[in-house]
Amino acid sequence: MNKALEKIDRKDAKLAMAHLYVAFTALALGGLAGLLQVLVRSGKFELPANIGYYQVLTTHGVLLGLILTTFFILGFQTAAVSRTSGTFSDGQRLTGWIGFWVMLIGTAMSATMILLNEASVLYTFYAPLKAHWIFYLGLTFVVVGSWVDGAAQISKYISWRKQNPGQPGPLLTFMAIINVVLWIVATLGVAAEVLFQLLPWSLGLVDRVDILISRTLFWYFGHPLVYFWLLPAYMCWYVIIPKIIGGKIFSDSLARMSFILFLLFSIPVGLHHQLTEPGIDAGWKFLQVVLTFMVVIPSLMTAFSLFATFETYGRSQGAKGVFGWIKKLPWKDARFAVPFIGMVAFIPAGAGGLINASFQLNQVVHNTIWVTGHFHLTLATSVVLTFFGIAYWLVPHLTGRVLTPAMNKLAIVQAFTWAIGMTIMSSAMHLAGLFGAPRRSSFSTYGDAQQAMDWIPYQIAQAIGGSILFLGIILVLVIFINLAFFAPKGEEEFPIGEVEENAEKTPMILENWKIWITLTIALILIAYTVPFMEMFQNGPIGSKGYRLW
Ligand code: HAS
Ligand code: CU
Repeated sequence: MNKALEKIDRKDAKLAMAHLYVAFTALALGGLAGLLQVLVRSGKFELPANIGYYQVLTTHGVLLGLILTTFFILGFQTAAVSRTSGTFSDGQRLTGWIGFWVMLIGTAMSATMILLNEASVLYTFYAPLKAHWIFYLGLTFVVVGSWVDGAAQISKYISWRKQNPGQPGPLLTFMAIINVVLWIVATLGVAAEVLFQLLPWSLGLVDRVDILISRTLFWYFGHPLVYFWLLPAYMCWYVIIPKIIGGKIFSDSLARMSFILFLLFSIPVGLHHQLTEPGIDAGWKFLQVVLTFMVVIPSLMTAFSLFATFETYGRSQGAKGVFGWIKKLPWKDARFAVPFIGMVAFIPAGAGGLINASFQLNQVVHNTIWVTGHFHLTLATSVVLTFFGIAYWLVPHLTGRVLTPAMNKLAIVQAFTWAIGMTIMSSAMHLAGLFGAPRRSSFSTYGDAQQAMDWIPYQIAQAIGGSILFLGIILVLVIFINLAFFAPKGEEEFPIGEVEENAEKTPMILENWKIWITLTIALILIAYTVPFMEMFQNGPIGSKGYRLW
């Protein structure tokens, strides 16, 4: 590894850090909203001052699902590209800053509308719920800003390739670029929904909106969105964790291939969120269910490759027996232990995903709080704990400070607090969901129906778990503020793993974007052309807007 690259340029570090400040502010506010929600749903607490449950729920979903994630990911990827491909040019960095500011202005616009109670439409903003047009325009700014931000990363990758002809790009840069491309292709769907449907409709230029088309465009985006969140966690698992434990990356080519499979298969599967929706032919739903099971394969490849890295390392340290290697892992190092808890959570989380994706089983769980349990394991545990694990070395690396042993300990306590809170909350959600408890719904006894009474103990468990999680958020904020402003000055490593020495050369076909982007577009056309044509041909006249809050 080139020594000059081991430390990120100070100006690039500033750009990356700016993203992280926004991300952790979103975490603080969105986390508080989450606490209020579980308390309301326990039936024991009412919101003061006319604040609505759905207003709080929108704040929570938008800030944590859309803002925290997008800012953290683009900030981390800026740092990752700068660290592995070299310092950004002034033009590239300026592009990054423009993207950042456009996103931030958009965030402020949407957040203001939510706070004014003009946009209590949840993070999926399903029509016919109709928000103020500034809310939709703000989201458009966030998306356009993220494209500009991503373009800076792509431009850096292109200049690296020009300077190093015939060589595959650095692994971590390659992964970041796959994620940017995935994001751009995916966000075209939500951009079309907002520009052609929701904005004209909320501005009063048109009276009605076609619900089915809007939701299909949303899920064309909404599913790959979850892999946009997941892939940065996989970057850490594949590239950073091996270095932290002192081992090697199992295979560079396998890691690249799994990222390419995510690009190919994460988009043509959005209909698995619409399996119960009328107006879409079951045959097309089935095709997308099959493709959903294809996108499981790269996750199984990831699990395989992680076990291989851990076991190979453990055995090199003299571990014996089938599971002896577990003892050799650096459990006291937060940079490893925190993401590891995320990996373990991903086993039940992924299994739940397979249940959701099974056409018949989806009938049982759809629109129940089971689904909320699912994404609090995937996003709010596997992904977010990994992001925290990244922040614990990335923030001091960027601010020229160090993670002290005391903060390292606190970070491990934080992760255990999170794991305990989430186990309680998410298990309660999964179980209540199986008993039919609805999601996206405030507390109600449904006229004292017996079934609703049966849900109450689980809702109280959710409130207990959620309160423990809030404690976890306070801890992570304490650590973040320490690492950003108060920790002792020094040099914290940005760990980058290396591949086994006698490993095979990475085939250049993996870097052939023409092939992969063409295949991506082909799969999208196969999965979506006919369903969209049918929606246009047989579509109803559309719905007027509703404001139910
Ligand atoms: Fe999902 C709904 C299907 C993954 C997030 N999902 C959602 C929603 C969100 C979300 C936010 O098919 C709700 C959206 C809404 O508001 O309506 N999901 C899947 C499937 C997967 C999956 C098949 N989801 C994710 C990830 C998310 C996420 C990742 C966020 C980051 N999901 C669905 C479906 C729905 C859905 C339906 C719609 C439900 C409905 O009806 O509304 C798969 O990608 C999962 C594959 C993963 C695995 C696990 C591999 C394990 C690994 C860990 C290895 C561990 C090691 C350590 C090595 C097969 C990689 C272990 C060491 C030891 C010592 C034990
Ligand atoms: Cu999905």
